[in-house]
Amino acid sequence: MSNPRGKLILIEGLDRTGKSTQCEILRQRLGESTTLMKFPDRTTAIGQQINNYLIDSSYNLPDQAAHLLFSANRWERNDYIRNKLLDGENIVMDRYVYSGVAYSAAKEITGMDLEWCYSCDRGLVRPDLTLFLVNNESNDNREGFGEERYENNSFQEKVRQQFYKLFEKQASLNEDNNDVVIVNVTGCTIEQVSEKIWTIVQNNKEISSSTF
Ligand code: FDM
Ligand code: MG
Repeated sequence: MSNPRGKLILIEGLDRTGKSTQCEILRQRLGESTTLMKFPDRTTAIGQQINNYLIDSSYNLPDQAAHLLFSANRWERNDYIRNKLLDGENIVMDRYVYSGVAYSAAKEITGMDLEWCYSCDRGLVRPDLTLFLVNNESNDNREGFGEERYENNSFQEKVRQQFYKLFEKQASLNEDNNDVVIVNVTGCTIEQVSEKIWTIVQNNKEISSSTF
């Protein structure tokens, strides 16, 4: 008999909510057959272009083109992701489609609404479980915040609204195999957050694979 399919667990959230730390802790807890992935994946050719766009505010790209690069960056890793899961490996992922849609839609460009932003990601492997980390503390004193494009409080607030719109839209479509769990991490230590996440992951019902 072949291996059971692995699980794709996604951690999403605004900047500086502790996603990367929590992804690493979860990967360790899930054990050896678990791979950690992050989007944007800055190691590929497309990812390098995205990196330049993020670190250099004078690097001009039409917003639509920037959006398509982020999506293409996911598509170039899609077969790798599918094959890992089919081989029975778990994947813990740091940002994915939801960030792609929410950050672009938050720019409020005419014609670039949620639907437009979502459309080019349709067909990507879909997570079995999504954890959305919410921290209601201010970003002002966080080290390094403000160095990259999008790292300012007024834009982050717009992104937050787009994330919630997107989750509501998903819920209204009643697509029951794509749970999004909101995890409030305000005032929590790293250990407290990792415990919350671990409890949710362990309680998650058996889920089947599908695509966006
Ligand atoms: N981001 C991330 C997007 O705008 N679109 C996407 O599809 C993804 C995956 O890139 F501001 C934004 C979110 C963030 C920036 O992400 C870099 P990290 O996680 O901070 O590296
Ligand atoms: Mg960042």
